[in-house]
Amino acid sequence: MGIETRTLAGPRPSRRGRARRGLAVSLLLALVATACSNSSTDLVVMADFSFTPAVIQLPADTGGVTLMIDNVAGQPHDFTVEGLPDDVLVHLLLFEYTEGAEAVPYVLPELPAGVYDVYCSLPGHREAGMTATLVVS
Ligand SMILES: [Cu+2]
Repeated sequence: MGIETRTLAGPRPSRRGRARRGLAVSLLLALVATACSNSSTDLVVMADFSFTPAVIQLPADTGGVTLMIDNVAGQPHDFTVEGLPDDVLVHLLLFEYTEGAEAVPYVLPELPAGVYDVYCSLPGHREAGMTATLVVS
């Protein structure tokens, strides 16, 4: 099983505007209720074309925290976090899928508290609905 993990610094992808902002507000309201449960996500499952859970919750001080990621799809997917300070993108690439493979550990960088958009940056995947929300609180 081949895994490549890298952090990219670069220009932030452009946002999609107001319609998306309205969605973000609704999502945020839903998150407030969800965040009260205070449970932390330790496993994210990637499929075609989704992340489960759709709302990933992590405690503040994420530096060194391990998030297990399982790609159960028959093709590569990645885990990109949008909206971090200093235009930093967290970008995890899972290039290969192996039948029956288990989740792989991804050690997180320090993420400031906030609500972030997560998506798969492979062509067409975000548009196909492969998105999630990351809540660091
Ligand atoms: Cu993908």
